[in-house]
Amino acid sequence: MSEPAKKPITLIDYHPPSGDIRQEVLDGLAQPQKRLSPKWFYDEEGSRLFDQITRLPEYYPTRTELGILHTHIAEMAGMIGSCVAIVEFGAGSSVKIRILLDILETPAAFIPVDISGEHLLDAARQLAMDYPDLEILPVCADFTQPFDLPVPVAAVNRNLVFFPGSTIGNFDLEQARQLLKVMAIEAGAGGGLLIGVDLKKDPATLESAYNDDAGVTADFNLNLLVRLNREIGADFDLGQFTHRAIYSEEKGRIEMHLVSEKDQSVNIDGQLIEFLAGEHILTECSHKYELQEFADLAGEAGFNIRKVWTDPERMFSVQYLELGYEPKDFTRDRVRHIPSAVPNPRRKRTSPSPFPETCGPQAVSRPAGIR
Ligand code: AVJ
Repeated sequence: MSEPAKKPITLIDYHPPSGDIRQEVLDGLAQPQKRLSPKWFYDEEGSRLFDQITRLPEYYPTRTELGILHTHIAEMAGMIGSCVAIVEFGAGSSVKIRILLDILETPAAFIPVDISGEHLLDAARQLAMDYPDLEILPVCADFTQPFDLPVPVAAVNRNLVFFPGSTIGNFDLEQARQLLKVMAIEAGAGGGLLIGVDLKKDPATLESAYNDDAGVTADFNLNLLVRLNREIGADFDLGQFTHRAIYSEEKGRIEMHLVSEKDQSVNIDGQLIEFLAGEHILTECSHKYELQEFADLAGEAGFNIRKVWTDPERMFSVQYLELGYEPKDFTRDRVRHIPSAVPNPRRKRTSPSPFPETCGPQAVSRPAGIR
């Protein structure tokens, strides 16, 4: 039975610069290889279309990852242990976090981190209905840069960074390396990382996952232009651009493009952008990994693989990694700032905490924010 949350949830907001969509789009389209960031896909319609993608017969990643999670979650939970502060990077999938929350032993807190504050707070409040005893501390921040974690009320054994969905694939090698370092900083010494990583496989399977027969991925890709027409006064002719997804064996990634069907110019809020027939805009890269490739990359950030779970066909992997040592570029004297709007509950608390502190005395545990 759902009960109302015992404690109001407030957003810890670092006010990440939201990004000037008009300027970023114009900059991207001014490059020799025109490009648009996949982060613009997810307006309301884009999020709806992505949801539909995850249920397509050709799009194996979501259902395969969910299958792996369901099959092996007990073993994962055993390795992760009790009293963890779960830090979800890009808190999107409430379905996946619930699988974890349903089995973990007394999680200390759930800290979803996202660049967009509105959905974050909505999702956190929704989750609180079903997990009334869980402390939820949503953080609005740009997770590609280190940020300070709030300190849960309950004692924390370790931090667990959760990054499902193979979202890591959207980052190129250099960015993925940087992101893994940030995750190492947030996990802290002895911390863990539970991550979904899509694997290399035959190009035909990959390409059909991004070129579905029903055309949903095409609509998802083209919706980017619909959005630009609406939001920044562009006049893309939707009939004159087509979706294309190809796998580059050399780069180990799916590339999604929007191909111009003819020579044309597009007016974006007074600026003319010229397209040649056949010229394409790169809208998304989705990198696929060999298990060893990913192990090496994560190793550079200090993560050691504890276990890799895959489906029987080795399409997708869920991996549990642990930090072997304090991340190198983590400085203890970095100013640790807890926003004043959300005071450290440990110091502020005057009435008894609604959250059970079942993990023993503070002296033997490490709070999420102080490592
Ligand atoms: C959300 C980044 C994992 O790359 O597979 C799906 C996005 N794009 N179909 C992916 C996506 C087109 C997806 N990720």
